[in-house]
Amino acid sequence: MCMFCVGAAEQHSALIPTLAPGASSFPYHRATLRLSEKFILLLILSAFITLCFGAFFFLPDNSKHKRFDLGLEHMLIPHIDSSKEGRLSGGPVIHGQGLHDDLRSKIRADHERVLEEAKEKLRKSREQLRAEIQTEKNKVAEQLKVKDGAGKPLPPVPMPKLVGINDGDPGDPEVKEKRDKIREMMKHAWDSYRQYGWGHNELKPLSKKGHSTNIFGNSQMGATIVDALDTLYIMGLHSEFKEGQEWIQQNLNFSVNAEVSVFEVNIRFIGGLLAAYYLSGQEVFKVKAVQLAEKLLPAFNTPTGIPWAMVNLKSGVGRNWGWASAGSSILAEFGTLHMEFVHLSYLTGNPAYFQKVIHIRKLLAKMDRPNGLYPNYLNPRTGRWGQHHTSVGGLGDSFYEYLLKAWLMSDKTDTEARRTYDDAIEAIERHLIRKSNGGLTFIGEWKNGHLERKMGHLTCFAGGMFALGADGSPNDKAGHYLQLGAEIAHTCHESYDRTVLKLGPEAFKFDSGLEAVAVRQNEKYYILRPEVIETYWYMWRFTHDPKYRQWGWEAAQAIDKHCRVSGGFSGIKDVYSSTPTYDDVQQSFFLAETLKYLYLLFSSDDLLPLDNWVFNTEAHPLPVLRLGNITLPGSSAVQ
Ligand code: DMJ
Repeated sequence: MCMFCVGAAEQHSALIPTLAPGASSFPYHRATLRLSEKFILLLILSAFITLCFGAFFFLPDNSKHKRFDLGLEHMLIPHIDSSKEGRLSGGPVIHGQGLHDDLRSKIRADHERVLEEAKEKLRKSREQLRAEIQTEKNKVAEQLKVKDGAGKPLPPVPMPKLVGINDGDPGDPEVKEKRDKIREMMKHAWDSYRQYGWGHNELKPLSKKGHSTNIFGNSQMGATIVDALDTLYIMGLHSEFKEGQEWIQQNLNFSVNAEVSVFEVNIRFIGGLLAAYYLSGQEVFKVKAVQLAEKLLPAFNTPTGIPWAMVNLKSGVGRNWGWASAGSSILAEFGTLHMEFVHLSYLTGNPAYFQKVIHIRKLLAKMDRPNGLYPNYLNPRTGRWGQHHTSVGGLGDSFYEYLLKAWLMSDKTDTEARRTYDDAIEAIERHLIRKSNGGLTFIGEWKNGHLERKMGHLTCFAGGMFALGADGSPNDKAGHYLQLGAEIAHTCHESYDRTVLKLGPEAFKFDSGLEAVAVRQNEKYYILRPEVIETYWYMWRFTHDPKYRQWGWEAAQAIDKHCRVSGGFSGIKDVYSSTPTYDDVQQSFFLAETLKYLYLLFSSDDLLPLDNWVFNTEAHPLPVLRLGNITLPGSSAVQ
């Protein structure tokens, strides 16, 4: 009964802050209690307690009815051992009147304590009560999480051999100075985000506040923190890394009502968390990556298994972008999940992830391809291609990249992926790659039966991809692909060099006497993208031709000169204008990719060697899985 009294008093006070101000008719719910009201209230409370006290003695003895017959005695009254009548645990056996006296004094003490607690509660302000209740709620939520198994450790798996995860000192003091400058730029980008945008997805460096776009829904998931972690780690910015880790531990929560891009969340968040896990060995990153991946899985619930472009993290409802041809999913989006999902199956022992991505590959393999090319649009309901538009830039790019990287990441055992990559690249070379009148090699876009002689900044990543895929290419064409990579790197460098600010435009033409320059106003922007620098870095690793370091340094200086503002780094609206106007966005990929590739360009090759690491499309390094005789969970089930 006394337990009931305590419960009742607590329940009343617990109600107070949850009611809207003025919504309650119960007078002591108001913060402005008058003294006389308090007094009356105390009187009522003590009368009630006295009544309970009396009832204990005058109501019939129910002890024989065995009140706690659910085996809960220990939990409810742990200090009484019911198996031995009258024995207080650890104390002497007490009989008859002795037991009654003891209980009576205990009950009296309990009542006094309750009265004190009630008085204490009435003395507290509404805010204090609200804070206390919130703390209680948090505790319960944490306990529930543990009960759900969310906090359960994942099964241990052998850690792949991790080679070259620190230092990379280039030796040469001049190169080191450049590398230090890139590190300083990273510090400025991070510190600014830390100061003005912390916890938001991105930063507005001129407005000095947080920023987000529709790819992250209306969430505040700290995209910049997750995306930047591994760059901080390899640059040796350890206290910044720790700050990021703490934020993730305490705040990164995926049960939010936000409709996010499956692709972006995969490459930036899952890729970023997995890389941070492998580099640092901190379990929290792995656990968060797996929790998030679970939230993406409902996106695959379509008639074909081709995922929706977007999914609501809370409801699991998916849909496609309104602008995509005929309700289609996008090739570069559903085709850029393989690396992360294979690692998820490896780390969890759960075949579901692997099965989802291998199903996509099998489905694509069965489809007809116009001219051997993959269109960018595929309808997830019908399994039919949408508009016949093929691109190695936006909408198509990382699909090809992930075929090659699936092979590399499997220690070159996934030969199906390699073959698919080789076939795709052969068709691309035949139909999309041309030389301009001025001798620049470019990759155009195929649109409904004709070639558009335009190349995007995004397409410039392909130089690095060709170089990376050179070794292992069919018919001993390694030299050819390395050369193709070098030509693309040269063209993309020209696109930078032919601007006023020495920064590349979003898209550039090879038409009507124009060579590697943007024509339309809305293609003249530079938003801190990495692709050109990414290609310089791969070319540097494979050739050690000093021009790549030179070109990288030119780009770094131009970024520092034109994009740096006091609140971080901003994109530029027109790279052909000498008076730059800013777009006021510090993209998370600037920290994840652009600065990382620059740093690696001025490091020695033993930092993240390419024989041991494969970079996802957001530049997050994942180790090669040398599985030997081990089969990935689910791989034998899907043939
Ligand atoms: C990055 O998020 C990734 O590189 C992606 O594959 C495409 N583009 C952006 C950066 O430009």
